[in-house]
Amino acid sequence: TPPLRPFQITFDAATAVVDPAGPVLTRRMADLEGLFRDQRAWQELRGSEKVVYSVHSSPVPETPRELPQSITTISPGELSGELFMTKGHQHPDPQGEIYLGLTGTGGLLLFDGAEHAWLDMSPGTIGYIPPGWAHRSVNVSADEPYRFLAVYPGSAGHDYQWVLDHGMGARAVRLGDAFELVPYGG
Ligand code: S6P
Ligand code: ZN
Repeated sequence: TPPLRPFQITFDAATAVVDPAGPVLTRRMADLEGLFRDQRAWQELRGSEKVVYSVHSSPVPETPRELPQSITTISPGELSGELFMTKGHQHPDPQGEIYLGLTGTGGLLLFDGAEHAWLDMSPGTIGYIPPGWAHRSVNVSADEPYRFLAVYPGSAGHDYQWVLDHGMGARAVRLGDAFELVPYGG
């Protein structure tokens, strides 16, 4: 593929539309096997058409030296109290990544295999993901989508099995009008 020329990308924070557009990914319950604490409840809803989150990417490719970007929108919702979230992943080639909160309120859960961290995210917040920290995003609002922009190194890769094997250190669970972090196994 020829090297990219400089170009401009516009996005609409209110709709997640990226122009020019790249791939769009849609994640439903069926795509989130083994991730929620309540596996029985997950089984019952695995056929649901409801979109848990979507990812709109720009056309910048995931290749070395490039900096791809994507906008993730997580629907409000929960499964047996556990807040709607992304699958979460590790970058096999440990490199940093930044998130910028666009709309709604959410959180960035990070786990390095021993310790977890939580960053509150809202419009204007930059969440920094250091190399070597697995990351998952959570919508903490009960009625509004949470949306953020991600910018990441094109050679970082995505390892989803790591989260299935190691967990994320904690889970975000609804507690009245707020939420709490509970131990991953609990
Ligand atoms: C990519 C970046 C995000 C996520 C997206 C969906 O490195 O962290 O664009 O891919 O938020 O999450 P996940 O865990 O399903 O890839
Ligand atoms: Zn990432």
